[in-house]
Amino acid sequence: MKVLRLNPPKLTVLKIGGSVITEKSEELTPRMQDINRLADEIKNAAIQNLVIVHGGGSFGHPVAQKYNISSGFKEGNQQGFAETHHVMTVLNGLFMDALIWRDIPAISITPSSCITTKKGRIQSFDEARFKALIKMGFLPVIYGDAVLDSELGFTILSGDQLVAHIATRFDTGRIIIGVDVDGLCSADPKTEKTAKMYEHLTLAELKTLQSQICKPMSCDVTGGMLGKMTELLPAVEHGIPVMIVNAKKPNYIYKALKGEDVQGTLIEKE
Ligand code: IP8
Repeated sequence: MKVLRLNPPKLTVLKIGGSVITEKSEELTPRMQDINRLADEIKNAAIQNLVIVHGGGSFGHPVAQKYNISSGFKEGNQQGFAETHHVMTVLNGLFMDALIWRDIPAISITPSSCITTKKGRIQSFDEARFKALIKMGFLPVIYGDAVLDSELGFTILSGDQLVAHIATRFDTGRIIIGVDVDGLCSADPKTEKTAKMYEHLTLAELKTLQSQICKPMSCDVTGGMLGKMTELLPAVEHGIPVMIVNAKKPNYIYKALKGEDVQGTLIEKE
């Protein structure tokens, strides 16, 4: 597979989880303080060749679940597709506002307009456009969305699948995943006091652990932490290190972007 090369430095793919920028327990509730703080951190880090992917949180997931969008088109659920896509554009707009008004040349890329999947897996993606934007110094921002699917009619594409796809198609140096917990844990750290956080995992260790990683507690149509890890495996297999950090903690994303020491889980091929 031909990997698309950029001018140095290598690409950084930053995922901001929906649980960080939205209140997961309250439908359609953004966490504006966190959105603004993260935009400050991204601005201050001033990283070249950066792509941001964000999740759906309490915008995309409850609507997608209500209409069962992941399982595809059924006569009558077009409204659900339209609503899911719409609420994602609203969340994306809030995030874009925070970036743009800090003088960051961020460009929103709408998956439903430029990506199709086949049985839920990315089938076509306008990579040349993406590459051209990065080369010109833009910061592409893309997100989990409702997309057309060649077999299902339509479905849900997770931000995590986008992260792994972009990272493996471009010359990517690292992936940073911002979540609402301190890293990858042996159990749900929000409910299990004994949960142990892994500071470093190899690909082989991650594969062994996969069956034990906590399932999401709140509504998540794309599989929560377990789905995240499964999606990221191909990127780790490509040799791209993945750093999972708590994006709710001030300056963690800043430090991760700058390559400074920060608490979290580092996953590497070996
Ligand atoms: O939060 C899913 O993206 P994710 C987006 O990255 C929708 O899994 C529309 C549910």
